[in-house]
Amino acid sequence: MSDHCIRDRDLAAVAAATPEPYYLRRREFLRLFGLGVAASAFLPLTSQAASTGFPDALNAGYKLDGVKITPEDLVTSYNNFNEWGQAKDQPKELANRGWKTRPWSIEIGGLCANPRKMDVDELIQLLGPIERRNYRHRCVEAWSMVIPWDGFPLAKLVDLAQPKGEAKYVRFASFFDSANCRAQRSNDFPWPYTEGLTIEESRHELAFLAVGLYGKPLPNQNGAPIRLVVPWKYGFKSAKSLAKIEFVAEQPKTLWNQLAPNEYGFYANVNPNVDHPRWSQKSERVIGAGFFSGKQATLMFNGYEKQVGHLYAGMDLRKNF
Ligand SMILES: Nc1nc2c(c(=O)[nH]1)N[C@H]1C(S)=C(S)[C@@H](COP(=O)(O)O)O[C@H]1N2
Ligand SMILES: [Mo]
Repeated sequence: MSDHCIRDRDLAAVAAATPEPYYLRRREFLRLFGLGVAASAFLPLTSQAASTGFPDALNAGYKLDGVKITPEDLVTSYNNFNEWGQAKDQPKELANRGWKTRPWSIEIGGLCANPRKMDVDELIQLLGPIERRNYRHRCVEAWSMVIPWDGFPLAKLVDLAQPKGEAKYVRFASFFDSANCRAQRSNDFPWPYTEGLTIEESRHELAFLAVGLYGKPLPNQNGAPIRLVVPWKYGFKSAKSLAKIEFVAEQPKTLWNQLAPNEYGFYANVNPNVDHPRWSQKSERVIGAGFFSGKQATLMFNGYEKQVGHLYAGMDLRKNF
């Protein structure tokens, strides 16, 4: 594509207008992933206000017209990342005190024909180009955001791995590094953070691996260098800072389900009709909407019912919560 030089010019403009760390992170992104060529079905981000210099493109199917995108400073400062503290403002602080998320090795294994362990940036090069998707994010704690992720469909990784017929589930494990992560020296949680999807869910076009947000590499607190994003499920399914992705025959144990099986099920599909034992799931607080704005109604499958409803046809969603 010929907007190569446009991008270079944009980059100079960004350099002039952007605080140094952000500029450097954008440049790093260009260096790492600049090879991706946007398909014509995508809108080049050079036409987008927040896009300058970033080599990805908005997937027009995931624009979320009429929905307000959560400001970047809130997406990167109001976080759940229990490895780095339990309060929402702690991960931004604690995950950035020398924790190194590059270089980063990621392992793909289990019941698949093409297992491999490789550097995350090689994997990203292999699975790119990077696309932008605006996704609703609904935490089980009844708050929500809308986040512009940069990444690629999880299905691309599944295809690369070539799962065997016996593989019915995919298990996702976050990093385990008790030398550098203080919380992981405690047994309060069954570390590493683990999550799982059925193989059908993992192949669904909405299931996403994010490597950036707002056109920059993921900040540590959001799950650098690569994290899962499953927008029709409660946020806890979207495991951060992935170290291992494994194809397995049995439904994998997950961290929250082990801690509180009556509160956090394996499926964890967003569902306003099935309350959490300790609070209602009918509505949600929109982060950044302002103190005086009311709650907003929570949508079935977080608004993605048309796309994913068929995966759960005939299933008792009260039992399989
Ligand atoms: N490894 C790990 N992944 C995690 C969590 C966590 O504590 N550890 N929290 C989950 C929860 S509850 C939510 S809501 C989202 C938050 O993602 P964000 O901070 O990028 O918005 O990450 C999920 N992934
Ligand atoms: Mo969450």
